[in-house]
Amino acid sequence: MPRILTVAAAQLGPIQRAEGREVAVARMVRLLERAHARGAELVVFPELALTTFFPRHYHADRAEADAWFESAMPSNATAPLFAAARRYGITFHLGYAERTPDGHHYNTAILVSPAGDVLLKYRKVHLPGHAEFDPKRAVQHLEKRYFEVGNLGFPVIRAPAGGLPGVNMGMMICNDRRWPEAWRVLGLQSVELVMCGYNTPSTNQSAAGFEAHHLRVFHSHLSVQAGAYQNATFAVACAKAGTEDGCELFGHSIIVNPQGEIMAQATSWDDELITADCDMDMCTLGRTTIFAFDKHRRVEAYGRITGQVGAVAPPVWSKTEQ
Ligand code: CDT
Repeated sequence: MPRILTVAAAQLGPIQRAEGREVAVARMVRLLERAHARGAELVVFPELALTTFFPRHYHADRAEADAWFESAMPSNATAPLFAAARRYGITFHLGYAERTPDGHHYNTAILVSPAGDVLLKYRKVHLPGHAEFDPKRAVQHLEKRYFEVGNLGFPVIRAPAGGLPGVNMGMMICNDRRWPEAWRVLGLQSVELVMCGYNTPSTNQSAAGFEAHHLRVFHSHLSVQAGAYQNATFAVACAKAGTEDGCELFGHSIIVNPQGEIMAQATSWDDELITADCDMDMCTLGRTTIFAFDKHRRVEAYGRITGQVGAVAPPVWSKTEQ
């Protein structure tokens, strides 16, 4: 019997700075309706799905930025989302800015069962950008100012999803997808489905050098496809897309199988649902053959992966030292 889970990426078009959470949540409820009509059992929403991608906006007074954060989940504003998931029997993944009761700030994602139980929580580990206003940048990227580094590692949970009694599910958020270490930590917990929301500008805003336009989508897909293949897992990468506060986000949400193939891809820069029927047993081939970690990994050669952060210079070859 195949273990089929019908998954969806619910890509969101732009959310402007002045728009409240209610506007985004109403759009997300419509996407859940559509997901139900198409038979989707698990729906992935993007990173920071309830508001504009606010790290592009500088608040000199850090406390002002608290307006972008959720201190309760669900809240009055997000309750309709939880109600719709219950109505349609859908498990959903939601990215949002989390303010904890003791005042910590994280870029967070949760996986919620149709009954409203939080099955898994993840807090973003790789925070790109900078902490102070950068006058050289056309658009700021202040994740390092507004968020703390996630303190939950990269957890995986086996939980019911759709008609399946157990699926091994893990999460990463946006920039994490570019780091093979994040994928491997999930792979080492036998993950079968990785969910990743993202907000990625269509151009490199750092002014540090030239990066051709078309490579932005290529690098995103390359990272997700490689991560899925090398860890024998399905992956759903779901974007916020379109022109938000004058800044273009490239969209191109995808669902990828354990062979690294794209099964479905968004083509608009708007609210768009893509779906795929994923047979979780497809993960078995990779993890019992070429990526059978227990047989082939050589941890004794990987010390640098956790032993150092930055790259060091290699020794310089010299003929006399041979
Ligand atoms: N949201 C997020 O992590 N975006 C980054 C853009 C990096 S530019 C500073 C990404 O890796 O897609």
